[in-house]
Amino acid sequence: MDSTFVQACRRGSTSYTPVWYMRQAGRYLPEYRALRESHGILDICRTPELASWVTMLPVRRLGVDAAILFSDIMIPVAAMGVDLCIDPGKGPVIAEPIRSRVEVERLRPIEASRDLPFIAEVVEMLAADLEVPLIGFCGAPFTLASYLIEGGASRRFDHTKALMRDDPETWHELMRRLADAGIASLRAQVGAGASAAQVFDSWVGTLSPAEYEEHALPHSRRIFEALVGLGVPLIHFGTQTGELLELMRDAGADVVGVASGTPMDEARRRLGSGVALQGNLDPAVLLAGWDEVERAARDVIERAGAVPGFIFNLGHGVRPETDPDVLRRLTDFVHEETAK
Ligand code: 1CP
Repeated sequence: MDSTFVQACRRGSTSYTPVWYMRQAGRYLPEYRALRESHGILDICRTPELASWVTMLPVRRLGVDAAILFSDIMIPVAAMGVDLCIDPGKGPVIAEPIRSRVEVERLRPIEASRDLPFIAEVVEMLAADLEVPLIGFCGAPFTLASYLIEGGASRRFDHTKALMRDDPETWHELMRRLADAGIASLRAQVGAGASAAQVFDSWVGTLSPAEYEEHALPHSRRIFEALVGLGVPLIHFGTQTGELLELMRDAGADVVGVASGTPMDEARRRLGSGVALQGNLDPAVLLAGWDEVERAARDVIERAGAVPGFIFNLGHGVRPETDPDVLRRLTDFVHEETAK
């Protein structure tokens, strides 16, 4: 029988609401920080024994209903031949930002067995060892393109939007290549045993609905169309996406990840009952006292209502300052509260 998490993704009824946390395998865990003293993040991602150990760290500790593969959205991009590193404070840094047709055409198509052999290896290890389903993931083309074009993390995405508007042909070619890389990576993850796949379009909320529809949606949709035949639930997440939610649903995933800015009842009203929802406790709330965490969690649960197809999560990733014991207490609280 399917796990509680997969059943909820499929909008089946479950005996309690399943829980996992975006970035649950990250820097708020002391064991992970200790490992990072001797290993770079890309090293960990490419070493199956280490990536599998980090993936499992939060599972027992937090009591969550799903694991998410320890990897990074930039791993397939590096495999396309892009020289990049990950700066512990800032995130991805691209040695030579990509802004021209020639640079886009130099990006190599990925063949997972040749270019990402460690992915199938770590996923196979995890699928054999885990007691909960494993979520595979990739970055959506817009979010990946923004790192490549800006050269790293950005707030305003000026270069990204300039390329998108001034040279749509180059833009769409870049987006096509990044979508292909995401498809190759997710096929490898699901082929090796991942039970669900999440596409992270973390920064797409910077686009207006019209821009999203023209410049990003067709490429994200192509990822979901390519994966739908694999038979695992597909999840689509972004932040600041209040204005984009309906369009993101239309891209074709089974589950829409809702960020903290949109109340769950509003998301449900706008998206209807034909899609499962995931989210959306504000991760900053976890830095407040327990009473506040409980109040905010109960609010999310109540707004989600009794409609089948809800997965409790945060509205974005766990902050590094979060106390793991608070997350554990939160998991137990959601399980108990929704089992009533
Ligand atoms: O649970 C986990 O932490 C799983 C592993 C994971 C995931 C799901 C990592 C490891 N990265 C990601 C996805 C990822 N990477 C996203 C999408 C999710 C999200 O929006 O939070 C994004 C945007 C990135 C890019 C990235 N990599 C950033 C964000 C930078 C920015 O623009 O603000 C950062 C800080 C990284 C580095 C990174 N990747 C992962 C970790 C644990 C870290 C932290 C740094 C470190 O340990 O050195």
